[in-house]
Amino acid sequence: MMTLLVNVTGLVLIVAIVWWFWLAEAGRESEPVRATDEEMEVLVKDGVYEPDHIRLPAGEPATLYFRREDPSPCAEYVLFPDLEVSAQLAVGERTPVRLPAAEPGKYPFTCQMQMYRGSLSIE
Ligand SMILES: [Cu+2]
Repeated sequence: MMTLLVNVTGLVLIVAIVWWFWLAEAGRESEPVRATDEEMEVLVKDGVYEPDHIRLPAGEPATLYFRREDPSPCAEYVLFPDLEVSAQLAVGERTPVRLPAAEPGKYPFTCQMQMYRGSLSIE
């Protein structure tokens, strides 16, 4: 009986740890990141922009710094179609991408094949 109790306790602990580190982490990732006065860096790696959801204030130009770590051609360009902005990203470098002042709204950004996807919330 004691062994069973120990096993059940162990199992509950494992489930709790898995939940905390993976599932809770996944839930937190969808929170948008608010760009501040500090330089905002976006990592381009393994098919995702990190962060992939960025808030910016409306009516102010902004600069995002894209750090491309993915050497595949897929990651070469970042496009902000609604802002008419695009930039070529060099592998292993940090490329500044200047964005014009914009109206409040949602603005997607993608690679040229739309496999990398992110969005700006301008508010
Ligand atoms: Cu791509």
